[in-house]
Amino acid sequence: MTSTIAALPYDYELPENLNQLALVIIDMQRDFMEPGGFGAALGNDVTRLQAIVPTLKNLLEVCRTYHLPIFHTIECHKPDLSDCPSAKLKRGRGSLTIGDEGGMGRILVQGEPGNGIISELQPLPSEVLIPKPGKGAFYNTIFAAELQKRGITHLLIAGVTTEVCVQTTMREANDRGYECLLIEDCTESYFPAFKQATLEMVRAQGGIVGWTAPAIAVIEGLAQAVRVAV
Ligand code: C5J
Repeated sequence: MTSTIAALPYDYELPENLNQLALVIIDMQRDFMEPGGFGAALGNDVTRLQAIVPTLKNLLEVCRTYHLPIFHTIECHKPDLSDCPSAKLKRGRGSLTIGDEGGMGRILVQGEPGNGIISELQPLPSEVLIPKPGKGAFYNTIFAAELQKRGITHLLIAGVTTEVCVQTTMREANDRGYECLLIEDCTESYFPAFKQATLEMVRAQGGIVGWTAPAIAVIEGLAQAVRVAV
C-alpha cells in the first residue's frame, strides 16, 4: 500500500522504501539567521527567519527517529573566493559583500563563525554536509553523487531563503527527476510575499516543480508509512 502526505496540489506519494526519501535542509547558517552576517548586510530583518526554527527542529528529530537520510547545505566560499562566480561577487552588495570582515568573521567564507549552522540544527556525524558556492545545491557540489549513491528518489526540502537557495535547489532537483516537496512552515524568506509566491508557483500547473505541505502533514504521512511497513 502506498502512503501519502496530504499536500498541494494533490497528495504526495511516499516511496515504499523510506530510505529513498531524504530531508534536505538548506543554508540554516548564522550568515542568514543572525545579525552581523550576509543577510543583515544586505539590509534584511534576519529575525523573521527565526520563526521556523522550532518547527524545523521538531521535523528534523522526527526524520532522525525514522533514520531518513539527512542533508544539510551551507552557502560558502573558499577563503581566496576562487569558487565564487564573478557575477555573484559583483552583485548582492550591501553594507558588506562576500569575503568582507563582518560581525561573525568573513562573509560567506567556509570555516568562519558566521558560516556555521545554527546551534539548534547542528548536523549529526551520520548526516551529510554539502558546502555549495551557488544558490542551488547541485551547482559545483557533491550533492548529486551523494543522492545517487544512496538511491534517493524523493526529497523533503526546508530552509532559507525560500525564493533564493531553496527554490533554486528544488528546481534543479525537479529537472533531475526527483519528487520534491517543500515544507511550508519549515522555509522562510525576508520577504513574506516572495515566500507566498514561491509556494504558489512551485505547486501551480499540477505541481510543475513539486508539492507543498505543512510539517504536521509530513509527520503524519511518515508515521503512516512506518505503520504500513511493519
Ligand atoms: C541567499 C540563500 N538568499 N541561502 N542565499 O543569498 O537563500
